[in-house]
Amino acid sequence: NPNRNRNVTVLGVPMDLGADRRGVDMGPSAIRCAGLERRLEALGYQVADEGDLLVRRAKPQPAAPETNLKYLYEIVRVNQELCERVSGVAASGRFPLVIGGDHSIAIGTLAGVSRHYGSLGVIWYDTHGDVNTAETSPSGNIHGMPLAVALGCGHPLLTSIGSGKAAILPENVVIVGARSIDPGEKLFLKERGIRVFTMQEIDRLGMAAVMEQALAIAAKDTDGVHLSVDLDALDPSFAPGVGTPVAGGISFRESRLAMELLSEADVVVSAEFVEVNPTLDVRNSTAKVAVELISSLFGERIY
Ligand code: HAR
Ligand code: MN
Ligand code: MN
Ligand code: MN
Repeated sequence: NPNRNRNVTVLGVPMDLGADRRGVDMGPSAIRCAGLERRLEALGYQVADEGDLLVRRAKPQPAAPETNLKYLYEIVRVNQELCERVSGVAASGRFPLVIGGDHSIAIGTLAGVSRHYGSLGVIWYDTHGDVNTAETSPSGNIHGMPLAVALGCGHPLLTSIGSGKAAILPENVVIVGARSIDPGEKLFLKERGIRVFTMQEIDRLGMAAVMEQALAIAAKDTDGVHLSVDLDALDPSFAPGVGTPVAGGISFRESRLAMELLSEADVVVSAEFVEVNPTLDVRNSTAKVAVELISSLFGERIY
């Protein structure tokens, strides 16, 4: 597509505080090592890698006094900065590609991108719902909360990042690949009528039909779609290097097809790839999968 945005800015966010587990901070490095820039350049993109944001290595810190949210203050600080950086990239007409890091960084990404779109659709490619709040979270880990925050729900320090109003609306959000949703998350998603494509639906309908329906929702009456890929959506046999693997996941082939269909639809205006944990990985295979999927999203074709 000649109209496609050919300028990509890469931002790394070596965040692991939201997962409360070390290793996922090395994700940006692993994804770069797997050849991200070279692959995008081979596809004809002009790539500006702006390096990593600073994440302070908080020493084990109890939850913020009045909440159970772990590492709240540093996560807020990093996401405020990420919001401004992503917003600057979008303002300059470039495609923001954020590499993590744990999924808590979606808070900053979505706050920053949504400033530039009257209405933004979201495809949340994940095993998990990530719509917990302090009240429902079983862990206190903020990487289980970013989608709720983007919808305007959660600790005020998190929801006030960016404009202070919700980055997205429930009717423009779809989750693809779900197979681990906490009880409180089920209520949250049902109350808001958020469309969740579970593994069962991927099995029954096939990935092509699921993505067609997902796109119909996320792109309907929106000005662009943000793609948030948590590598744990893939089956652990294809993506072992993640902190919270859950069996019964999406295959590599299905994931590549999903990315190709998104590429053809040509509606994605920003993306993030998160939760790669090199300390749990096998020969950097999960980072390599991330780079394959990014290449497909950006238009690589086999033939
Ligand atoms: N739902 C669980 C929690 O909130 C686990 C979710 C975290 N894992 C992720 N997020 N990688 O997608 O603690
Ligand atoms: Mn280069
Ligand atoms: Mn996630
Ligand atoms: Mn997940």
